Amino acid sequence: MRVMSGKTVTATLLLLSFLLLGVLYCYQNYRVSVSFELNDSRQTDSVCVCVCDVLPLSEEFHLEAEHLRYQQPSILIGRTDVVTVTPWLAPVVWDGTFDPVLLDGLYRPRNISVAVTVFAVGKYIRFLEAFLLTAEQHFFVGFNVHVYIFTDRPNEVPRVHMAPGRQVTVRSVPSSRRWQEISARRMELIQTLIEELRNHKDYIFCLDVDSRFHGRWGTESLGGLVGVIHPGYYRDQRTKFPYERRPESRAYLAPEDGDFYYCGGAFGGRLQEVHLMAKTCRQDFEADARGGIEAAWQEESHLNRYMWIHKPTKVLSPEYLWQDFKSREPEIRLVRFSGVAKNYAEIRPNT
Ligand code: 5GW
Ligand code: MN
Repeated sequence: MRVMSGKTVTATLLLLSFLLLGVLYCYQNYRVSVSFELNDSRQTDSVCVCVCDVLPLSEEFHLEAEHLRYQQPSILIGRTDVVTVTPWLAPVVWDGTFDPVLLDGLYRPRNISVAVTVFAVGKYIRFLEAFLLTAEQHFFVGFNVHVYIFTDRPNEVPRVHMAPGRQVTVRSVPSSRRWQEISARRMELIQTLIEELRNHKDYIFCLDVDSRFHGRWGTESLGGLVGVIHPGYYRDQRTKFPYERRPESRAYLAPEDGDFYYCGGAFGGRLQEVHLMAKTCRQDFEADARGGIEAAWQEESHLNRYMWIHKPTKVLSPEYLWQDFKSREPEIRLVRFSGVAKNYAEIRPNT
């Protein structure tokens, strides 16, 4: 047998190490692909190394419509009396712009759950019953809804029958004579609630208690960050919006700033987005307080500053927060949620 020369040994060793590396590399790919297959319940019966294995689907954008039957959509016929998309291409939700049956069909298989926060401090407890009763009739009917009630009068919370999959949790908060304090704490309590919920809920809406549902509020309202256009200012120039105008405040918006005037009485979206907004508004509110300044409309001012910087991914028309005392406008075909007319002097601890 011929003894191998030094050169041949080196060449053989090199070849062997390349082979080994090749095998290791393939095995690694196989492992990655298998682990994605295992994590993704949608694909269990095929093992392939392709792009879909390293890019799992995001729930947010994945809407499957197999077997759904609904009216043919059109890009020519639709509402022409209102604007249905923002300049950054977020939908503006008006009656007639969506198919509720189709939307519910798209979200049903995902078994989504929606958290709601509502504050009923002091005499505002009296609004709670109608709020809850009408929510049962109109708010995400047929979906999982969990209403978190923050109140200083837990014993006075009315018992309202909730459909299966829907529930109420009561949380005690201290009484407060100053609305400004309640307002400041609202964002803090929303922030901490979301931290507790973590990923046990998908979406959250934060609503004023002095309001009632009159029409459907459902899956059409879902989005990353959802703002509601205030019913009082949508015909006005942005210079007229009641934003905070003092540059010393962290809620400051200049006359040439701002898209819309959004409500503090209704907002929502995905948990992570609302968490970041609540946290930011709370920090800014507290920093303002340390500097001895309070924004014109407290948290609403901070929310408006936030939504100018962080554009909402969905905007709800004033159908989603009207006011009972306001006369109907022609573009409002349907009022879905509306603030009840109240006697401020009688209901508020101070003003
Ligand atoms: C509101 C104004 C002045 C003093 C106290 C309050 C107050 C508000 C209160 O005593 N208790 C209370 O629970 N709130 C909560 O804050 C309610 O959820 C209420 O819907 C929300 C916003 O206050 P609103 O509804 O009086 O504000 P507007 O701008 O809708 O009239
Ligand atoms: Mn209100």
